Amino acid sequence: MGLKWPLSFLLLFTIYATDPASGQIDLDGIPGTVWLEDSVPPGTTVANFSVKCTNSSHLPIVVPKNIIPTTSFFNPPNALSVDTYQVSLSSSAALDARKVNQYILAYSVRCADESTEVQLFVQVIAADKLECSSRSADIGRMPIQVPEDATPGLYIYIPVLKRESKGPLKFTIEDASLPFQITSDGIVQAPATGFSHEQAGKIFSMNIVVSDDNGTSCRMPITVEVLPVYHNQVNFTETSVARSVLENTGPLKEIIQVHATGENVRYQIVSPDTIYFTINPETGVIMNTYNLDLERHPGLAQTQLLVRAYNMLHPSDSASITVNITVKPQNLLGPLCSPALFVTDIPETTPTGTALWPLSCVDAVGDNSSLHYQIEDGQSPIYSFRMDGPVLKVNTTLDTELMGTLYFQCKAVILVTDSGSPPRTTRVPVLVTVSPVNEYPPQCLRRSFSVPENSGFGEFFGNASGLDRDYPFNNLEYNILETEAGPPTLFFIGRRTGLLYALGPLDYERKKSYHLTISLKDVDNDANRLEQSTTLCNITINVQDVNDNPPVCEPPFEERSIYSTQARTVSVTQLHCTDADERSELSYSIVGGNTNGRFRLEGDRLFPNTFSYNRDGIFDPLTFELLIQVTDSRSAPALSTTATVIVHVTPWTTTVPTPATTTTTVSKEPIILHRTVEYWSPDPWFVVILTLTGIFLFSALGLLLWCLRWRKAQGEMSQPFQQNQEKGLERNYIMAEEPSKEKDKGSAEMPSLHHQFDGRAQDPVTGQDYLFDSSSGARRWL
Ligand SMILES: *[C@@H]1O[C@H](CO)[C@@H](O)[C@H](O)[C@H]1NC(C)=O
Ligand SMILES: *[C@@H]1O[C@H](CO)[C@@H](O)[C@H](O)[C@H]1NC(C)=O
Ligand SMILES: *[C@@H]1O[C@H](CO)[C@@H](O)[C@H](O)[C@H]1NC(C)=O
Ligand SMILES: *[C@@H]1O[C@H](CO)[C@@H](O)[C@H](O)[C@H]1NC(C)=O
Ligand SMILES: *[C@@H]1O[C@H](CO)[C@@H](O)[C@H](O)[C@H]1NC(C)=O
Ligand SMILES: *[C@@H]1O[C@H](CO)[C@@H](O)[C@H](O)[C@H]1NC(C)=O
Ligand SMILES: *[C@@H]1O[C@H](CO)[C@@H](O)[C@H](O)[C@H]1NC(C)=O
Ligand SMILES: CC(=O)N[C@H]1CO[C@H](CO)[C@@H](O)[C@@H]1O
Ligand SMILES: CC(=O)N[C@H]1CO[C@H](CO)[C@@H](O)[C@@H]1O
Ligand SMILES: [Ca+2]
Ligand SMILES: [Ca+2]
Ligand SMILES: [Ca+2]
Ligand SMILES: [Ca+2]
Repeated sequence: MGLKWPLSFLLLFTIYATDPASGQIDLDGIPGTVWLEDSVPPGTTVANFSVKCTNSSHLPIVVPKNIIPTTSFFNPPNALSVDTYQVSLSSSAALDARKVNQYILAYSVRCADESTEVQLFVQVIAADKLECSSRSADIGRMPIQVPEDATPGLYIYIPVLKRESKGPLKFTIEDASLPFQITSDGIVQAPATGFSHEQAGKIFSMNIVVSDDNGTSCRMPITVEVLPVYHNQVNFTETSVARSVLENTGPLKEIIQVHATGENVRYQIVSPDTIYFTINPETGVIMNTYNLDLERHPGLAQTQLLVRAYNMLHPSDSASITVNITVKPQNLLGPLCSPALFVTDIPETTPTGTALWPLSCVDAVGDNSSLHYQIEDGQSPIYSFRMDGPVLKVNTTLDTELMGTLYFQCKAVILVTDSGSPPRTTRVPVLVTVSPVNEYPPQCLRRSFSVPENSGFGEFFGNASGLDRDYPFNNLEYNILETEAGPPTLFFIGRRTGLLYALGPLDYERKKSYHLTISLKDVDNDANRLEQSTTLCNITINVQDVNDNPPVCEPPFEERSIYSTQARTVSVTQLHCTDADERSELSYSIVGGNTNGRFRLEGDRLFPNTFSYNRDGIFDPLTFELLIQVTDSRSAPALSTTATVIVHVTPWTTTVPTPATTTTTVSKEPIILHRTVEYWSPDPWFVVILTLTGIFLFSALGLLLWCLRWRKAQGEMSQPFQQNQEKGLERNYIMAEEPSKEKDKGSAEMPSLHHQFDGRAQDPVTGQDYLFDSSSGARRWL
């Protein structure tokens, strides 16, 4: 039908235009009907026609009148020349046969005052040609928006072709790597697996390529934006947690902290509606608000909290967790032990491992066998005791000797722990006093001592102290036991020191050694004071010899007569001297009376030398009074004695002795013998005694002399000299011996020559030695 009615119009248009009545307008070349494919581009010429006025002096004017249906697709007629007009498609022309297949363009043509109307029929026919929507149509268009969580395969875009060709079409997406799929109908779909997180928020630009069999193709650009979608992030790693707490631990104690993943997480307790527990919204710490007391609120034993965590900015993003809270009863009583304190005494010899005491404890909770016993650290002394189950045992030797103290105390604490939760403990103090035991008898150390015989009264000479290994060490009491002879008198032992002292008198020459028994008794070695042990020691005390006896000559005074011709090898006499001391070595020397050296000693034998009785020369004395000193040692201390030998020499000559007067001319220097005994160094006390003795003797002598004088005064002659018959010789001797000036003194001394000098002493004032006669008091200076 569409094609039929334009034809009738065309006829009408023709008749109308060639209306002869007007005759003044000459329309030429009006096409009447024009066929246009709708694919023709804008600007395409639709029709040409020429208009002329019959009166040539007039110019035709063509004015567009209307277009049915109204459209702007057509340009007004454009005069190409004076009478030729062109109708073309406007730049906005978009013909589409599927919408409008005919346009009637009406124009009014005027020549002077004549006018006529012309119509142009434009038939639009569908072009058989593939054409995508023009690119310019997409400019400024919003991208297609698809949520990130779009269901897989969701239709995103259905392409609309501007013009389709008849044959089958093929649709492809130019960039195959894009995550979109396209159906054979050209529908763009979301990916089969849905969008990934990474694709969220991105904008994808792609071209859909449409092609037909003839190889014609066009591109449709589209842009797809994947809109990000909020994902729930808040989550707990567990679905439920449990925690046990003890009752009565006070309020606001942390019980447990829950933690959810996610951002801006806040926490809340959803159920139950409790006043006993609270949660910190920001940290998730669950605390108790009030003290949890099971006795008052038994219902608190088990609580199940439902805790919700949510994103503060997306409250629907949330997760929940179950929190089981168990409140346990407290174990408040520790084990009860009997006795609560342990005090005892043990001897130091108690062996290691000895069981001292089984502890009996009762537990408030749990059974008795689950109790744990142990010695608390810090016992003193260390390691003293240990626990073997409930039994207290000695763990180390508790030795007084090792500790170095008596009655020391061991302190420890037994810790009894039960199996409750938390474990409760009880402390049992232990106080053990270790008492000493006398374990060791005393021992003697030395058995032999020596003491010099001249030891003074109370002089120390030996250390007889013994040994006792009990503490306090060597605490001994010493005693010298009585012998058959009675209590000891010569020696003394320090009661506590064991030091030996001499009491005396001792004499090596009389008794060389003593055997004593000393007793060593230990003191305070045992808790029982009577528990003492005694050891007897036989000791020997050797008396050491000391040179304390002077030599003794028997007889101390001898008288011999010889001839002056006696051979030198024949001894005059032999001295018989002895010394009581064992190691004495007697030596002899003539210390006086050896005028002109007429005698010599060989050992203890006295030999004469050659005498001289020459009246004109040397005339030896006829009587020699030889003083012989006998010394008992060559080294100090040395003692000596003096023996006197008087030798009468009978000159064996016929010579008549010269008168004494002649001999007076013979002047000889008197020989005064001084001999100092080097070894005489008496003790001070001896000097004092000697002095006293000397004074005494002096006075005795004085008294004697006085008696003699007194007797002389009575007219009695003094006792005649023994050698009266030799008076002449004697005088001669005196003359030779002493100058005449000394006559008085000489006569005073004369009697002494005939005395037996039985002693020898030293003058305390002058230090000179002299011989004395103890019976008469007479003395002679040496
Ligand atoms: C119209 O006239 C122009 C100029 O003379 C010519 O180019 C064109 O082909 C003509 N169009 C038709 C449809 O006659
Ligand atoms: C939460 O975590 C559990 C295990 O960690 C997991 O199985 C679950 O899918 C998670 N839920 C969410 C919403 O992420
Ligand atoms: C918490 O209690 C519930 C119910 O009694 C139980 O099913 C769940 O296993 C408990 N959770 C834990 C961690 O014990
Ligand atoms: C613990 O011992 C005490 C006394 O021996 C006894 O009375 C109590 O029953 C015992 N307890 C248990 C749990 O055995
Ligand atoms: C018992 O003694 C040993 C060593 O002799 C020591 O290692 C241990 O700690 C002692 N025991 C106690 C409870 O002191
Ligand atoms: C005696 O001997 C003992 C043991 O040998 C010693 O300890 C003590 O000091 C001695 N005493 C004296 C006074 O020397
Ligand atoms: C000590 O001497 C006495 C006799 O004097 C003797 O019976 C005893 O056995 C001696 N003891 C020792 C240990 O020699
Ligand atoms: C032949 C004809 O009619 N000519 C006319 C053209 O128009 C002019 C003026 O309008 C007339 O004068 C002529 O007569
Ligand atoms: C399918 C299709 O459009 N085929 C066309 C290919 O081109 C020839 C000639 O131009 C047409 O005759 C066909 O109809
Ligand atoms: Ca002892
Ligand atoms: Ca002891
Ligand atoms: Ca002696
Ligand atoms: Ca002697």
